[in-house]
Amino acid sequence: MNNHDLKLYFIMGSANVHKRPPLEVLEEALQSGITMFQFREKGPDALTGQAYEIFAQSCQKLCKQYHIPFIVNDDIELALKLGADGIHIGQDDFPVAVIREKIGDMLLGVSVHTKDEVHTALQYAADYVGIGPIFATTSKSDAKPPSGTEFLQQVRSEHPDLPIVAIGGIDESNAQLVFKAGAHGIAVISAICESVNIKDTVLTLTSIQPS
Ligand code: TZP
Ligand code: MG
Repeated sequence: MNNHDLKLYFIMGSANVHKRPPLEVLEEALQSGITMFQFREKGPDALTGQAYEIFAQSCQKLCKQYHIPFIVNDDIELALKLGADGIHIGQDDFPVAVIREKIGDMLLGVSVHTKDEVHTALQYAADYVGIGPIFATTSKSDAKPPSGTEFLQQVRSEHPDLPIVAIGGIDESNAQLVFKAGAHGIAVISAICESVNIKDTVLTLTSIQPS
């Protein structure tokens, strides 16, 4: 992974897409230039069992076709079974140490909200950290209150080389602020899933420069 892979990190599960088949949305996002993808199948209507695995495999296949890293949210067993490029975990999941032990060299992303969490993530060689929600979001039911860019700026100044992706309520109107605060990239659900023109959205989001 390099820092550019974080530039526009698209996250999606079937519950995030309402008007079109999710795989169609993913393929359009890939064609338009997303740089990383996270499979995040959550919520009361989430697929389970075989349908869940088949959907994950289909997403992975598309990502391979476009040479984009395929990251699995939370589910280590699935990530290992499919040979995903990486796994992303939050603080409510297994301790980072246990995950690193299980996944070996696979990419590891960790959501962090405090300096201690950043240190633990670094201790177990997280490949990147996710910081957010920066702005209000409706895509995560148990999201913490929006943090703004202050914590992101602090982490950037204390860890100049740490790959950071910012998340939560990021869209074309505020992405610039987030890059300015020191993020290498932005992770988005609704900005792409609810876009009326995915191509335009992706082009706009990928062309934003820090200043
Ligand atoms: N973690 C923190 S905020 C969030 C996740 C998964 C949801 C981001 O979705 P959106 O629609 O881009 O605000
Ligand atoms: Mg999680």
